[in-house]
Amino acid sequence: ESKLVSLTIDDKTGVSVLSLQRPPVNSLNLELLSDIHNALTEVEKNKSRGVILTSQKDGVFSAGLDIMEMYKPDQDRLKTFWTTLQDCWIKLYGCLYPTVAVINGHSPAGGCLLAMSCEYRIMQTNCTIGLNETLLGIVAPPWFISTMKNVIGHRQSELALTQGKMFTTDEALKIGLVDEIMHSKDEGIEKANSFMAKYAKIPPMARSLTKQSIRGPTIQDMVKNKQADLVNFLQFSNNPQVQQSLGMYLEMLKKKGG
Ligand code: CO8
Repeated sequence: ESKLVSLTIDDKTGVSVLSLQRPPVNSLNLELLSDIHNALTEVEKNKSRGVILTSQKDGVFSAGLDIMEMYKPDQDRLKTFWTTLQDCWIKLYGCLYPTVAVINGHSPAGGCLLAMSCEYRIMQTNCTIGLNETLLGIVAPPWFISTMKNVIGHRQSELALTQGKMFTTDEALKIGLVDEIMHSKDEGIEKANSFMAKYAKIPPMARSLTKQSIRGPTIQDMVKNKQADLVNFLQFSNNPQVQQSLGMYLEMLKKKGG
């Protein structure tokens, strides 16, 4: 039983809730990513009708990748870390069951990637979401970019990515980065269940084959380039200038927290 996520199935709705619980900010380290992957595999077996992805604690959905994994890294662990992230995305993006993100807090970078990989997004008012990589002096990998394009389109993705833009909840709703707004997690879960209920009348096989068909090319593209993507990540994160940027960013985060 994992301590970094909890997976509970609601017997009434048949929908599973997957909660991230890695305090303080659910930053995605190797262990959390691996627990998410395992939980998604578990859902395939427990026959739930779908998954709601959320954070145990309101305020932060996920702070994205754990920068400590990339800063002055151990090379073997860095490799496993990236491969686990790749596998986690492949699993979440391609899973046959419906997925909804109940974004009950801020959701930068890798947090935004997780949310965008779901089929539907409901977000807490007065929070922020986006791929802010360029702000950190790093570059979102091509499959992060494809995932975003598939949600908000080429033009909005170009603007958002080059600026490292963090959208407020209202802005995110306006451009379709999220689908609905919530005022509390309970309301979000309710809305997520309403979304799931839409599939009660849709034959699951037709649904899942359609999802596969629409998402397949994006996934195949990533899988084809998986090794090159890893090499690229290793090279990039070991670049002294990138290390310096990450170090400065961490420093800034710590100062801010105080
Ligand atoms: N990784 C590691 N530590 C983090 C991270 C993170 N992503 N985010 C926050 N922390 C730490 C902080 O340093 C702080 O540590 P301490 O307690 O020691 O001071 C602690 O977590 C709590 O953070 P805050 O005080 O900032 O908490 P708040 O509730 O005030 O704010 C936020 C929460 C809004 C999530 C804020 O922490 C934040 O903006 N974090 C940074 C998010 C971010 O920019 N993430 C980018 C990660 S990079 C990524 O996901 C994609 C990389 C793509 C690959 C690139 C190839 C090289």
